[in-house]
Amino acid sequence: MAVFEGTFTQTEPLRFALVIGRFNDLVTTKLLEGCQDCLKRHGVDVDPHGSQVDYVWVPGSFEVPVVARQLALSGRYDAIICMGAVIRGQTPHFDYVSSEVAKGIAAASFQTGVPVVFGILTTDTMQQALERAGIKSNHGWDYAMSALEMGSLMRQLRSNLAQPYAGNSQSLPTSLKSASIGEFSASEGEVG
Ligand code: INI
Repeated sequence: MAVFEGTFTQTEPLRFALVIGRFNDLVTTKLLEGCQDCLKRHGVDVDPHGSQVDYVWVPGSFEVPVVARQLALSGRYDAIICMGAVIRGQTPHFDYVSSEVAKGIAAASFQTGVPVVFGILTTDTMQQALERAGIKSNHGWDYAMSALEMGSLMRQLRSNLAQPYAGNSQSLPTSLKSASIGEFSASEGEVG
């Protein structure tokens, strides 16, 4: 048997998409900087014209999940990193927006099998958001670490678990017998 763990060193083959909300961009641009800094220090080429990271800007956090799902369905990325800032003081819809975004991001990840990192700050005040986006620490760094770890872990799982254990495959439902963990395909006609 085996122990599987993500790594932070062999980052050359990894591909990421970053989805960033413009709403509260004072905060989200700082999260983005922290995220890029971490990826860069782990050997990832963060140049938007390079081959490892694509960037997608959306109006606000509410639009993040649908875009994250579309990117995940493309099959082009090892992980998607979502970044936004929902601040309670600014909207009575705080609870609706933040819970829908959390559910949407979780669904995008679960439905596609691609790690989608939840990098949406939910705070009571702008001050608290800024503290988490660089004044005290920068959570953008942590989001990048999660993406590196999960991206490399899923690669390992795909290459090691592609063949189901023969003894168990007899008991798998027919619909699952032909599918392997490494065979995610864009089944809805998305770009490949
Ligand atoms: N979007 C955010 O990312 N953070 C917020 O705090 C916020 N507030 O306060 O309303 C916010 N609203 C915009 C929302 O995400 C959508 O872009 C908008 O409702 C259009 O669908």
